[in-house]
Amino acid sequence: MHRLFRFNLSDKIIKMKTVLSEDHRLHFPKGELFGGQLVRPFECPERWDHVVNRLKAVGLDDFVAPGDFRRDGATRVHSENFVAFLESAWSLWAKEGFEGEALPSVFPARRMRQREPDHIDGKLGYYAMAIETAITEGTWQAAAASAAIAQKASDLILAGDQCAFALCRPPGHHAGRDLYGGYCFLNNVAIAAQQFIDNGAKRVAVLDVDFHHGNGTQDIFYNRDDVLFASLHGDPKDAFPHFLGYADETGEGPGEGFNANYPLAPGTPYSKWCTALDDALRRISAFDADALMVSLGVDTFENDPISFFKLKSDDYIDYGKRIAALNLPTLFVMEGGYAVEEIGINTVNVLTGFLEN
Ligand code: 5XA
Ligand code: ZN
Repeated sequence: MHRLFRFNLSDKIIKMKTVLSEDHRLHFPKGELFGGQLVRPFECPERWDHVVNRLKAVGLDDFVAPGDFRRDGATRVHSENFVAFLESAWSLWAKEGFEGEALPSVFPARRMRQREPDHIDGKLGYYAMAIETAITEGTWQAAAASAAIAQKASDLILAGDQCAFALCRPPGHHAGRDLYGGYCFLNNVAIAAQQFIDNGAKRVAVLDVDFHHGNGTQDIFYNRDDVLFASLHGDPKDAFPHFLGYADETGEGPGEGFNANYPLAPGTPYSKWCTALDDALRRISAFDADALMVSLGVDTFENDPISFFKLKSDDYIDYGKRIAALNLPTLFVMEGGYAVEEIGINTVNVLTGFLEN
C-alpha cells in the first residue's frame, strides 16, 4: 500500500479523535482474586470516567461512537472456538445454576490433556491464562464493544486521520489467540493491527508501553514478519504474567527478529525506562512500518497499586513526544493503569505530548 499518511514535523498534528462507548460499564465484576482475597477489581469503570474527564478538560473532546463489532475481524487473530467460548461462557455458567461470577478452578497443567471440555468449569480453565478475571452477564457485550472501538479507530486512520485514541475497556493485550485473563478478553490492539494489514499495510508496529508484558499480542504475531511487537514491561521474573516476556523471546520462523522484549527491574525510573523506549523506537523506525499501534497502559506510574516502575506524570508527556517523532500514523489503544485518580492525567499527557511534538 502507499504510505497511509506521513506527516512532516512541520505539519503540526492538531486533531485526535477518541472512540469510546458507555458499553464498557456492562463489565464490572464484583470480585478479583488478589492476595488470596476477593477484592474489588482494580480494573473498574471509574478508570474510564477519569480519562474522559481529562480529555474534556484539555479540549480533546472530539468523541466518536464505535460502529457494530465486526466479529470476522476478531477471528482474524483469535480462534473461532475461543470467540464462541467468550460469547457463550456466561449463559453456560448461568445454566449450571452457579450464583457467583464465572471464574476458572481447574487447568490443563503439564502432562494433562489439552482439549476443550464440554462443561463450563473445564472450558474456563482451558481458555484462562490467569484467574483474577471474572466473566459476568455483560462481559461479552463489553468486550465486543471494546474491540469495536479499536476497529472504528482503525477505520478513522485508514480513512486519513493521522492518529486516533481507542478508549478501550476492558483492555486486551493479555488475550492471546485462544486465551483470556489479566482483565483481557479480545485483543483490541491485535485486532487493529490485523485490520491495517488486511487493508493493505505491508508492515505494522505494535509498541506496548503498559507495565505488564503484552503476552497475548506477542502470542498472536510471534511467527510473523509483517507485525513487529516491542514491549517494555516489568521483568516477568517479578511481574505478571510471569510466564512470557523474557528478552530471549525474539520471534520464531518467519517472525524471528520481529519480537523485542525489554524486561525491566523493580524500581525502574523514567531515565532507564526511556533508554529502553528509545531502543524500541529505533527498531520500529528501522522496520519502516506503515502504521504504529501503541498499547497504552499507564500502570508504569510511580503510585500504581499493582506495579513497580517509578514514572511521574510529566514523563508521559515526554514519551508521547518521542513516539510522535516516529512520524507514523498512530493508533493509541487503552490498556491498564490503576492509580485511578491519576489515570486521566497520565493517559492524556501521552496524547498531548504526542500532539505537541
Ligand atoms: O496490563 N495488564 C494489567 O494491567 C493486568 C494485570 C493483572 C494482574 N493480575
Ligand atoms: Zn498492565
